[in-house]
Amino acid sequence: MIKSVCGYCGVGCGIEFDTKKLVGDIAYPTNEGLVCSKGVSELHTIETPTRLLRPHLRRGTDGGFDPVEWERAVDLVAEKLRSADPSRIGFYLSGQLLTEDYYVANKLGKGFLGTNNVDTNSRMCMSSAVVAYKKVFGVDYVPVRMEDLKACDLLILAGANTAEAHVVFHNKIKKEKKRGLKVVVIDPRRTETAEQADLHLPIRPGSDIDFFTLISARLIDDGKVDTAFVEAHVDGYEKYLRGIRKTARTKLLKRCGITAEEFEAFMTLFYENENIISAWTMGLNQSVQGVDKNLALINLHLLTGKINRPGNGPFSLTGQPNAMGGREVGGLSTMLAVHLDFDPESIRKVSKFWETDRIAPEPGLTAFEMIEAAERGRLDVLIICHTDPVYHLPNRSRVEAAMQKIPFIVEINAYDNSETRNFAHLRLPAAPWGEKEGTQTNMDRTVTRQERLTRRSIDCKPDWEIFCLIARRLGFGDAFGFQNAAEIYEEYRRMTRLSRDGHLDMYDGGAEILTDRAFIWGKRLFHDHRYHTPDGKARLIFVENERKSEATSLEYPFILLTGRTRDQWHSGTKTAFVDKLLKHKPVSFIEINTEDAHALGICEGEPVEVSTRRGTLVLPARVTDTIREKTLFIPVSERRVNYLTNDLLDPLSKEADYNHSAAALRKL
Ligand SMILES: Nc1nc2c(c(=O)[nH]1)N[C@H]1C(S)=C(S)[C@@H](COP(=O)(O)OP(=O)(O)OC[C@H]3O[C@@H](n4cnc5c(=O)[nH]c(N)nc54)[C@H](O)[C@@H]3O)O[C@H]1N2
Ligand SMILES: Nc1nc2c(c(=O)[nH]1)N[C@H]1C(S)=C(S)[C@@H](COP(=O)(O)OP(=O)(O)OC[C@H]3O[C@@H](n4cnc5c(=O)[nH]c(N)nc54)[C@H](O)[C@@H]3O)O[C@H]1N2
Ligand code: SF4
Ligand SMILES: [Mo]
Repeated sequence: MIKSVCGYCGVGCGIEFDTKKLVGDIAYPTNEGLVCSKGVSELHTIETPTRLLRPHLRRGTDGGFDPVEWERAVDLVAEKLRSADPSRIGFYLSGQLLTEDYYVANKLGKGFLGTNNVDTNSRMCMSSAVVAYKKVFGVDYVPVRMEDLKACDLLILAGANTAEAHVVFHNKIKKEKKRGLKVVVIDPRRTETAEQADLHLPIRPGSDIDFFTLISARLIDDGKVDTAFVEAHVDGYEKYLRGIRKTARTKLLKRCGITAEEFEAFMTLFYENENIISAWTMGLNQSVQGVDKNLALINLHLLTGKINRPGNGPFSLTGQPNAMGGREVGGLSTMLAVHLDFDPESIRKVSKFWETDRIAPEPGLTAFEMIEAAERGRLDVLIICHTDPVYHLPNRSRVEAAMQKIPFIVEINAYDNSETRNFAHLRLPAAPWGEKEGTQTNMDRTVTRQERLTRRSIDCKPDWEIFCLIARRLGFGDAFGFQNAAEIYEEYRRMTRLSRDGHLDMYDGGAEILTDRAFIWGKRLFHDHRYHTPDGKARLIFVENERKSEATSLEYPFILLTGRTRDQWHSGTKTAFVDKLLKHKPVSFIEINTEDAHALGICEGEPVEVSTRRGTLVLPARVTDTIREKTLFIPVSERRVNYLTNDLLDPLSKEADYNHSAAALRKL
């Protein structure tokens, strides 16, 4: 019996494999035997007709590809990297890579090629939460664990559809509900999660800051602030009060689009329940004010002292299986490595550890900044690994035009049918989940080993090995001589000692991970409410809704939201051909409110045309009263969705405002 961990979402369920099928691992701490339909069917994703099985080089004339030997492929990448200026090289990585893959790619890019343009799709996923945590606590640290649900009385889910996106976590919520846990869902759609909640607040998209600030104002008005906690552990209260005093309560409520009764129902739950966790995902992060949305919610915990106590705290739910590991390693272009920034002292420490003198002093380009650089002809080589930017970045027509200007794009993928495929010059075949091993950190800081379950396809290589081959060909063999994933993990583990005050304490957790047990990092952090700021206090920061999202108009009167369905995984390279997974919901549709559909004469199942200022799609209508009026929803399993979305970014996190595009709808 081989024990491993699921490679889909951030819950990171432990699984067991007995040569025929996958089952949940009862002894594993995060899922206690539970798994979802994606998890149990992951075995089917290894043997599909759509695997990329050999390196392929573009022919140049007709856009087709020819198979090419690994030797030649690696030579070519090395040659292109050698001749490019470091500032014109980019790496685009993924929260689905294993920690070892991430570590090696980051070390090669930042440490040896001298480019900090090493970013990841997590930029478009949880970078708003990273920035907010760092602002408030001085460190990127999620101070809640899944087991905290057991001590929690009220769970606030804001912009998170756990029933579809974090299924096993959702099952745990359901279990705790039987014990008495109350759940509030804040979401413009009445999702499956909202259906099962005690209270659903269908706020207007983008009004979260107004809603959370309204709660803060009410806490202050009612004298419910935990002043002893604030005095001892929070900085910025006076300034925050000044901000709140200026705020008109009725205006906030009006902007949220909910009734005073609905708000009162929320406040009753808030006051009646002692232990409170708030959890959020893309409904907050993917916003032009994603960081501020995070701050507004975290503020509630600081004002009430409901933090760092069992069953309390602000819980950012990471989406991808190893998005957390990527943060830890330093896979964002705004971080160097092991949570260190680009200050001279950190650069010195990391240079010494890696034995290099090539680290550039400034943060690198973020995902969309690389697109902007490409537009201006300032990106010569882009290495894309385990992600599909042409599919997932916003404003796709713009992204496609920019990609066409990049002279050399390498796509490392385990599957043959990404949307980026047609923009790549060289495609390299990676060994997918099941054919490789390594570690990943789930959304509550549990580090676990993923195991190989089957033999590796002959020409496919684990991602880390591909980066090592390139590094060795460039002459960096001494630093990239790793023979297996365990050797890389050992080096990374040693490196975590460099993290500030050694807070990233993987160096303590070797034995656990190398056997079949999980290791939870950071258990000692924030002890006695000492945060990682210079004075040890958390920062309370007043924020306001600046309403910078794309405005609706007579021509584009709807707001378009996008998101997940339970059984599809993003672009669907792994899920869209597994029959069992296609039954739950179709891959492509558009949700329209019943009243709106009626006004336009649109019937269920009919094709409708949806347009934004950037593009047009025709999709089958799904007429429903589970979505607010004047709001639309398209699942991300519809691969063309980003022809519609806009590329407004949060100024701090550079995460996109995916959920707020002004749209028009037409019956065909
Ligand atoms: N089945 C499945 N599971 C997945 C994934 C997958 O592809 N498939 N992907 C994983 C990844 S990478 C991620 S990041 C997570 C995402 O996990 P979630 O964020 O939970 O998933 P989404 O469907 O994007 O849900 C976002 C919710 O926010 C709501 N929303 C939109 N705008 C607003 C707003 O302004 N305010 C509020 N309060 N809510 C709003 C939407 O209606 C939607 O229900 O899922 C992970 N899990
Ligand atoms: N409109 C809209 N756009 C969004 C979002 C949204 O909510 N709305 N969400 C954003 C978010 S949160 C995310 S996380 C992104 C997700 O966007 P992507 O990361 O682009 O989505 P995936 O389809 O998961 O892409 C993973 C790729 O890795 C490949 N792959 C699978 N296994 C392996 C392997 O072992 N090695 C390698 N090298 N490749 C492998 C797959 O075939 C696939 O092409 O989308 C973002 N874009
Ligand atoms: S909940 Fe997530 S980690 Fe668990 S089995 Fe389902 S997809 Fe895998
Ligand atoms: Mo994500």
